[in-house]
Amino acid sequence: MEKLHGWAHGLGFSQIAVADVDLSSAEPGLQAWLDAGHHGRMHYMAAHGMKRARPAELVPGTLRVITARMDYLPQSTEPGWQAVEWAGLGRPEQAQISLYARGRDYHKVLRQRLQKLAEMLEAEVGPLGYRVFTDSAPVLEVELAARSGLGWRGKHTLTLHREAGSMFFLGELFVDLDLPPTEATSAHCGECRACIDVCPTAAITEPYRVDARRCISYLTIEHDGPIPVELRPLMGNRVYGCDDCQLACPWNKFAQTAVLADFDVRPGMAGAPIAQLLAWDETEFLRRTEGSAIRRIGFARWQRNLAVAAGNALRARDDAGLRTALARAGQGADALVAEHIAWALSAAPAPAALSSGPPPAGAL
Ligand code: B12
Ligand code: SF4
Ligand code: SF4
Repeated sequence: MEKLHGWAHGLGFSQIAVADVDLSSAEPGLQAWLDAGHHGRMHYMAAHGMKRARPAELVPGTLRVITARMDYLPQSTEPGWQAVEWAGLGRPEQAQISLYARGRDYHKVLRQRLQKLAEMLEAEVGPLGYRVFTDSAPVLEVELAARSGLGWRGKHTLTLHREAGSMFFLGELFVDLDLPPTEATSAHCGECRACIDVCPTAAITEPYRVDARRCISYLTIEHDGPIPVELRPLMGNRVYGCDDCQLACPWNKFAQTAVLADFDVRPGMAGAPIAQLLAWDETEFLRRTEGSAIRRIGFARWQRNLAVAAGNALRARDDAGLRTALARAGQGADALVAEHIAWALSAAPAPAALSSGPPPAGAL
């Protein structure tokens, strides 16, 4: 195991551990979540049923799961980064992209490095049955991580570590080796409920339960249809993912920056004006998002998300330039995007003169 830890660190992982394959006690929770329809239109979540909780059924012969986590805060991140993010969320005319998606697509980074780790292990122990996963298959990754001691499950449902907060990705190696499982850690949420209270859409309906249909991460990334009109104003300027429940979490003052430069922020991915992003055509979108997770949502969803953010910006403060950018983006847009653009443009010009200075007589 010591060698394995050394190799993993060398590959950019912050920690690895070993989980048993018996996740049967997690099955009722998964089933209840699916029964409540909390997966929304993520049909893949329901399609595999309980296979998600049964690693040995998913990959026959699996005896243990080597779990791994990789910190992803961009290397340029300074202490107090949460305040920078909150300030970004307070600038309606700028697009806010979730921290995890500002650099290279983590699926690619983790998969390649887990594959290397497996090859190193195989070179040491001889022929090895293994499979690599990272958010790529029906696997209960947080459950495996928590059981093996990579952290505890926070009330926002993500894995949380005393010395690293939650700003890390998870990945796994399913192996047919009978390695000794590592111990779970204790939980340290206590009475805190900051993540629940801060969630803009009340998506954390109870501790440890997220209704994905309300989660901005789902709405901007996974959801392929129209965004419910009543949720649009709550999304603010978040155009890809959402970090709020993690920004509010006190443990994230211990979050670590990435060892790898892969997660460094790419141009246009932090603080870009919405109007500027709306001006990208599909070719530009594909060029700018090459190798990034954002590319996965495709141009139409990207424009849909920008339209919602633009609509919210116009509701905060009218802006002729943004209206023009929206109108231009609407030319030749498909029905989904066109409807969101129409919603954005329907924002009544905010009475800027009334928003500052003393209220008019009789207003109080
Ligand atoms: C589907 C999914 C989503 C969905 C649903 C999220 C969710 N909480 O389920 C959406 C699109 C909303 C989402 C958002 C995000 N995700 Co996501 N997501 C996944 C994915 C693919 C599966 C998660 C899953 O199995 N959900 C099913 C539910 C049932 O599981 P659960 O919420 O953990 O619930 C358990 C318990 O809480 C309990 N339970 C839940 N509901 C109920 C109800 C009842 C009645 C009962 C009794 C019990 C119960 O039972 C369940 C089983 O133990 C994983 C990767 C993977 N393959 O595991 C990544 C993953 C969890 N996501 C990740 C990330 C980074 C995010 C975001 C932060 C991205 C962003 N910045 O926008 C947000 C965070 C939102 C949040 N607070 O969860 C990382 C988390 C890393 C970490 N530190 O833990 C993962 C692990 C991907 C990865 N490989 O790194 N995600
Ligand atoms: S990611 Fe955002 S919307 Fe989703 S649960 Fe967290 S705070 Fe709520
Ligand atoms: S914000 Fe509080 S309750 Fe939520 S995960 Fe962090 S410590 Fe736990």
